[in-house]
Amino acid sequence: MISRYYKIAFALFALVSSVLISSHSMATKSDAYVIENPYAFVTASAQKNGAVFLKIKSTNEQDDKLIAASADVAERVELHTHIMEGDVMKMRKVEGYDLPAGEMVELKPMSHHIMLMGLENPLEEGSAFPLTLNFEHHAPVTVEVKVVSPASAMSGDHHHHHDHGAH
Ligand SMILES: [Cu+2]
Repeated sequence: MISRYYKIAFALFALVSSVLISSHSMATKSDAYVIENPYAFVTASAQKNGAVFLKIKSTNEQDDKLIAASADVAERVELHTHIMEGDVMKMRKVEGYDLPAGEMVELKPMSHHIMLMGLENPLEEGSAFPLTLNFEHHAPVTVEVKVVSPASAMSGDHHHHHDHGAH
């Protein structure tokens, strides 16, 4: 009897702590994906475009593709990437990002990003807005995008995933 209560209490504790951990790390889970740390940089009032960055971890067995995104804060949302043309870094619209089964794809500054075209209002630090991600094979996922200043995004990034090669 006692051990049964103990097991139930432990299960509840495990459940509550897993909920707390996932909300703390700002991850949104669907049956196919974990979306981590969606953020956008603040924009000045004259700035009509903004960019969203996030990490998409595939937790399913199927290769998929992020094919579109939508948000009410902008007239239009496009998927972009940066490419080098000679010495010049340019933004390009792309049809989507491949999401290989079980892998993580990171959208980050100077690389893949979700472009908000024609912002209705400037993005203000500390605010948040919903963004919906559409996939080729899996159900759409809506995440809450946090608006941050570039400085705080840099200082908040303590994980340096640079490839230093062999030491
Ligand atoms: Cu762009």
